Amino acid sequence: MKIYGTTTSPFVRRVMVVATELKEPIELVNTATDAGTKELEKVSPIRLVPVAVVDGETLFDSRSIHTWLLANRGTWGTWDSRENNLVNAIDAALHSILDLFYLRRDGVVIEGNAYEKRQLDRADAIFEWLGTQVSKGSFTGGFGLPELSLICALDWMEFRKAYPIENAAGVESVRTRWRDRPSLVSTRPHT
Ligand SMILES: N[C@@H](CCC(=O)N[C@@H](CS)C(=O)NCC(=O)O)C(=O)O
Repeated sequence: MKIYGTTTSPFVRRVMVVATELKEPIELVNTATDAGTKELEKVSPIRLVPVAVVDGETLFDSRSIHTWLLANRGTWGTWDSRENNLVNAIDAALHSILDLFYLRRDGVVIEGNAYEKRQLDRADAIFEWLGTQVSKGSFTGGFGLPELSLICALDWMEFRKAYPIENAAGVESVRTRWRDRPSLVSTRPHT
């Protein structure tokens, strides 16, 4: 599978981990380079990563790639409404913090403004809720998409220093539990 993406993106990492778990060989087209960006623009009008090209198909979005991998390469995890809720919440926190990261990176001053506060408050509320889900046992102890999505989000936020990770203390046990899993170790964010 050819994956267009970077070695830092939490969404790219998700599909790299699932592909690794399912023993699907990966060829990464690094979109952090100018050449890679041009390649991405040729395959996706959305211009977000990850994009996968496999068996003659082009797949936009980590969830489509995940769905394709499960349909074509074997079973990994399950996908019910409980998991969907957890992943939707994690995605919302991640998108809020990614937005702030991109604005800062592009030189937009957001410190202390209402938009920044709204995104940070959302992320705080989500991590607090996720903490209650850990306490209730909604993260069931297996390594599935909620656990993977959470770990990719936390590792990226820490790597980019984009969010005060101590605000997510209630979910830290999930990250600690899976820290040494080979598919996570080999895909840790790096430049
Ligand atoms: N819903 C998409 C989100 C992908 C996404 O936001 N990717 C970010 C990197 S983590 C990106 O490509 N950002 C580039 C941009 O915003 O121009 C997915 O699950 O694949």
